Amino acid sequence: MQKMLLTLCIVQKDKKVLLGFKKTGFGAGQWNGFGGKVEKGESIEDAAKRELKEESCLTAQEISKRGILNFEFEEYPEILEVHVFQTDKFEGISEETREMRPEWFSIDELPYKEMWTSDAHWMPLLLAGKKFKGSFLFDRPSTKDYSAKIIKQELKEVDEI
Ligand code: 6OG
Repeated sequence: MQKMLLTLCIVQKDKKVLLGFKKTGFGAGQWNGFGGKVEKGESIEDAAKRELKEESCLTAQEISKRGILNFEFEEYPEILEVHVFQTDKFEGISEETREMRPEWFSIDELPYKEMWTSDAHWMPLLLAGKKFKGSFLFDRPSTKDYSAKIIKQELKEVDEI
């Protein structure tokens, strides 16, 4: 099965998390971290920083790698391998971009009902400073009117990623 390499960066400051409301493309109509496809010849970490900048206008000085998640959809011939990063060292002020409308949320009040269903499983690990690996099989991708259902899942904490 073909794999697509993607990044996702969660921005934290004190007890707040910056999420973006995705306006177009895959996962539109939901809140998510910032990220996208790794380009040819680019390191995964560089891609994570580039996508963060493009989608939120923030420049990360340091990002830490926290997880790898494989997402599959029934009747969809590609695995999405998402490399999850976290940063609390960044410069700039978040701004709305073509793809995302950013907003700060309190760590205890994340809008899980309007996020990918699997976020409620791994995000608490990330917010607790843990590292993790996992895979999720969904029925079909979420849209503005449909929340993807998890059919199978595996998630574990790891010491090193
Ligand atoms: P673009 O199409 O915008 O990249 N992504 C997911 N994020 C979460 N939280 N859960 C998922 O479960 C995801 N599948 C993909 C990776 C897509 C962006 O969406 C993320 C990228 O940051 C299925 O280029």
